[in-house]
Amino acid sequence: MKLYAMHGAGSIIAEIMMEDMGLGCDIVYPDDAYRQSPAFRAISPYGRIPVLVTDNGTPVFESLAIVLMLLEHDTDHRLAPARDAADYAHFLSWLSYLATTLYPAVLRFHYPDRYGDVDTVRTAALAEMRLVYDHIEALPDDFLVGAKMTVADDYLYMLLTWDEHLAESLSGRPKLQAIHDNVAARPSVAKVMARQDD
Ligand SMILES: N[C@@H](CCC(=O)N[C@@H](CS)C(=O)NCC(=O)O)C(=O)O
Repeated sequence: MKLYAMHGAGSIIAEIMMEDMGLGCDIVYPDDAYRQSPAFRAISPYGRIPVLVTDNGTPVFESLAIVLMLLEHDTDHRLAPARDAADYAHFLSWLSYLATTLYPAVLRFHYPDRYGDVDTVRTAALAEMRLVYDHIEALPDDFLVGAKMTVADDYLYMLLTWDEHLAESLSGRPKLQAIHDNVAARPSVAKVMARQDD
């Protein structure tokens, strides 16, 4: 497999999964010019990271699609519930919610000039991020999906690391704080995060 990555970017979740499952993968870091090139646009229409190229050469773009593809390797269901498990629908819903609601809000916070007046866009984006945090806080169990960590918690952790006001966001949200800390404490996660600064 080959992963097109950027340090500190949405490729983190694929790196964590591969670390957890012991999957071999070439990680490459395309520069800006290559990300704009027709060759890269052919596998990632907006030139975005991450892109995973599977062992049979199939490119997969969008982090949500990549997570689902990589879960095919999680045959003992350590990273997510099995498809026939009672909480699989809950897992899929929350993973999708993070990918389609929280991730875009974080992007609007970081690239506000793409969307309009910088201060207005950032204020609205942070409010939307915190609304999602409140939805998570209101869940009944310790993690997003029941009492056990799943890759949905890892995905949430990745997004939390991009929150420029993280201390403030975690304050008064003990469940979110605990998810953040429990994911961060895993050696596989620490290893992946350490190489983001290379
Ligand atoms: N919906 C996409 C978002 C990917 C995305 O925006 N990636 C960022 C890095 S975190 C990127 O490539 N940014 C470069 C740009 O937008 O020009 C996904 O989940 O994969």
